[in-house]
Amino acid sequence: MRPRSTQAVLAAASMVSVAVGQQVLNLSTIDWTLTSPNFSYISVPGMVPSQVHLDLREAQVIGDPLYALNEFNLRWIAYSNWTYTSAPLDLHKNASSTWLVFNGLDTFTSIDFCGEHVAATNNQFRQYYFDVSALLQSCDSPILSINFGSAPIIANATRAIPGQLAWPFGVQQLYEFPNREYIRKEQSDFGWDWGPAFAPAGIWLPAYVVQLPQQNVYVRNTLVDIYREGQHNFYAPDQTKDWVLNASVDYLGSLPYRANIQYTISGPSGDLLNGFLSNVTSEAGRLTGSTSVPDGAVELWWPVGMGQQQLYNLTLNVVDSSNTTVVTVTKRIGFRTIFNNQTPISQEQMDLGVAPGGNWHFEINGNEFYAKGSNFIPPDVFWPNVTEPRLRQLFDSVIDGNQNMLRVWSSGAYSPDFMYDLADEMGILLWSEFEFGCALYPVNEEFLENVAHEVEYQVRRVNHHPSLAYWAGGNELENLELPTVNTTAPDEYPRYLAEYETLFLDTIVPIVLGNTKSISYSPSSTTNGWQSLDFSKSQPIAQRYGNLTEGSIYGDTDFYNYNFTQLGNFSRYPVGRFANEFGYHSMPSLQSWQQAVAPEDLSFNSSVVMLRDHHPPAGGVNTSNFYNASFGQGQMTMAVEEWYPIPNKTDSLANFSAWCHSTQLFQAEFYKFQIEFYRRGSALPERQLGSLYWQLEDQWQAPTWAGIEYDGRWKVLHYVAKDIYRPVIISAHRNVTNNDLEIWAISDLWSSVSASVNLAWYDWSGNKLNISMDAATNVSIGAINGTKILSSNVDTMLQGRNAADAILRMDVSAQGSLPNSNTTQTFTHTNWFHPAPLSSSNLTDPKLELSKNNDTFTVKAKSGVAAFVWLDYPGGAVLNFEDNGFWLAKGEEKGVGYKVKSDTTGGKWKDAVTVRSLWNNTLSEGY
Ligand code: BMA
Repeated sequence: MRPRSTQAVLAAASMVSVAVGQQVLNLSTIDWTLTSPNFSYISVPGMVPSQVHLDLREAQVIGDPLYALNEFNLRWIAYSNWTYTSAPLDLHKNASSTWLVFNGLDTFTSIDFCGEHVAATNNQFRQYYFDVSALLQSCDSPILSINFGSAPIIANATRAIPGQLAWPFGVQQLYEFPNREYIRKEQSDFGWDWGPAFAPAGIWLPAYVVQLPQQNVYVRNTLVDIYREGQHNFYAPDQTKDWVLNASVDYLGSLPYRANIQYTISGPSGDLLNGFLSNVTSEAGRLTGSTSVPDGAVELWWPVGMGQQQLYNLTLNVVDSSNTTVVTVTKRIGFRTIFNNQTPISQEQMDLGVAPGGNWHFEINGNEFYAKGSNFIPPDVFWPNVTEPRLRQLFDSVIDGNQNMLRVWSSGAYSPDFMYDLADEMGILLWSEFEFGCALYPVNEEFLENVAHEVEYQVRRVNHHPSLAYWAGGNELENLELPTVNTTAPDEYPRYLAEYETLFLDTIVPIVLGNTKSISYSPSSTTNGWQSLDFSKSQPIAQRYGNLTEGSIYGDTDFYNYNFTQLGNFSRYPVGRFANEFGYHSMPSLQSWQQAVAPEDLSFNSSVVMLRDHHPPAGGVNTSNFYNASFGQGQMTMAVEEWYPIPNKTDSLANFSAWCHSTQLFQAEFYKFQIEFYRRGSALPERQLGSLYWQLEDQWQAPTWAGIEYDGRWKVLHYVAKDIYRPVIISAHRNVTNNDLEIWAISDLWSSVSASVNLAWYDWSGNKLNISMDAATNVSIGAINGTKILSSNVDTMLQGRNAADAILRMDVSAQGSLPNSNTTQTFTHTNWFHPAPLSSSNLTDPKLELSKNNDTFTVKAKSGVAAFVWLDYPGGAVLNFEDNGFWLAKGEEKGVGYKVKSDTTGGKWKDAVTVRSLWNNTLSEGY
């Protein structure tokens, strides 16, 4: 049995409201049959929640969709229609009303019940509910049948409707199936540059048949909004104010006369507060009320590393006029304010050295903080495969990687409740987005109304989670799509801009502001921010766009540059207030490739490996597009050749492995230099306060930007990011044009720390070089700030020595404490600077020695400096080492612990752990 089935039932159970006298039939618990009008011979068991590919796979009609080139071989599934038919349902005829409730249908359905047509649906992200009471009365065999139309075919047909909006060539990013922008379905289901295109279909989220007695309700969605009195989405909340708790339930059925809402807030030591909500109003299937929670009555919720993740349970009882409970809803909540600050830079900030312009950063409970993290993509091409344990494992890696925020990229799907639950518990802030990206969208009435339903449902569903940090309208619309229109069709730009605003401002803003006062919104992930606000308008935001003043800094930044020669050239990096995307792709490990590719195809440029490289985007459904793939493969190849000793192993598998690994080294260095640059920006006029790299994780085994491979294995990037996301770091910043070098100690702790710093030059054999530096040794580093340790020039320092034989080791050790903690700790960091590219450095054999005891592997560099020491382990297990991809000085020894995430080797992986370093790239033998 697929693990997802139990998960789905569990997840479904936790979402059901509890009430007396109602019957909720969970459609996960009954038998389903999947057939296709296109293929009369296919009839297999189906499941809910599920998708067609998964059920066909379970019935062995198809093989593993992620294997080899099955993506292309399985296109027939996406081009066909599919029908899920239930067994007869055990329903009561005497219920007052009977409802079909679908939390998610993917996507185009025609729904029949008792042999009669009920409805058609066309939005994967809406909850749908239908009153089928009348149909049930005259029905002998209550069977539910849902026909799913082919999404790619319907998208094409929608595009072809006369009068349909279209955009200039190049504005809409085309991945594989075209016309995704016309439909409300996960946009990356039609292909993306890090994933395959399956365009799945199915009842992808829990579904129920709800039967209600008279004066009884089923709660289909609940909004809880917790904010400081007077709080506004666009301004800093006053932290001295009491809390307002606003609760609102969306129900089906009929409320009893004079219904009221009784609430209880309970914490770890029992009930804290209870009573009746005030100002209870009932309108159009919605019962709403609010209460006040005194400031000191509750503990605050904080993100990881900034304090505790205090959570409370909120119980809402809908009661009748005699205070008898009709229905109960419970939600886990937290008390925090999270504010995305886009206000103008104040005089006070300028007096402190901040460049004028606009702020762009987050504030938690009134505190600025440095956001460290990455971008989350759909972790599987089939969402029903995404179970709570899988996400927990992934989020464990987020926490172990020193990350406190994920940008949940739009153009996937809205995150399930259990994902926010995990984030609430673990303290991970989830920047969330509406599912639009890399395209402009239609604005006809039907489309806007469809989106309005989607936005309202989703905003209300997730608002109670303290981990919810932000709402953005869509991916890269302001910095990519709008400028492309402006250059390709300048005369028509005003019209396209107005259409963009119709959707992302006029339609979405009133819905967001009408439901939440606690979350900030911005129409585009990357943006120069708002220019002015006018609350006399229903849509108060006027965006700044290109209205920039010289010398001022606005907004967050996005940076991709595939010119591999520019590694570490910080003059190219954007100077902004927050970096929300940047990256370069790399290959997954040999172990991941082996899961998906036959042994004979395990080489860098085999057709199978190449055709799984979707960067630059394949640009259509052509199944042999080597042209684009060769660019992506070429970028990785040339980067390795430029910057590292070129692997040339006798054994072809070892050679493939070494090449894959080397692309990861480049990727890791590429991100490290940028993260150092952005973090240093916290001390510079840009007052830079965030680094979220592209991308956290993979959804298949392929060359992508991920730091974590599909099964959970860490690439070099995730280890290096973990290291450079430590609270206190030391880093070198070299101007590649004139070789000027600055060394900085940087801290994101909330109080200043006193640090000692040590700098020392070595040759590759590990001998200390006699180079004196005018560097500070004891410094103070301000709160979320940096201190320059040294300002010099590499050539001056080396005094004619060969840069290929000189490396600088930097150590910092600081005394300080984490935010909201009284415990003083020592924060350390070691970093290495190599003035010459590693490809031309005089590497020597460090003669690495590996030993292990029960829970530690110890590596020693016996002779010479070891760059990028890499502990490797075989397939069949997933674990992360405490540290990996590190450098060792000559004679240095490092004990490395590990955390096992899954293991099918019965512990045997331990005997097969190997160690290598960059030196191994120079060897023709071994891995
Ligand atoms: C940005 C992202 C994604 C994309 C990535 C890599 O455009 O927002 O859409 O996958 O870069 O190209």
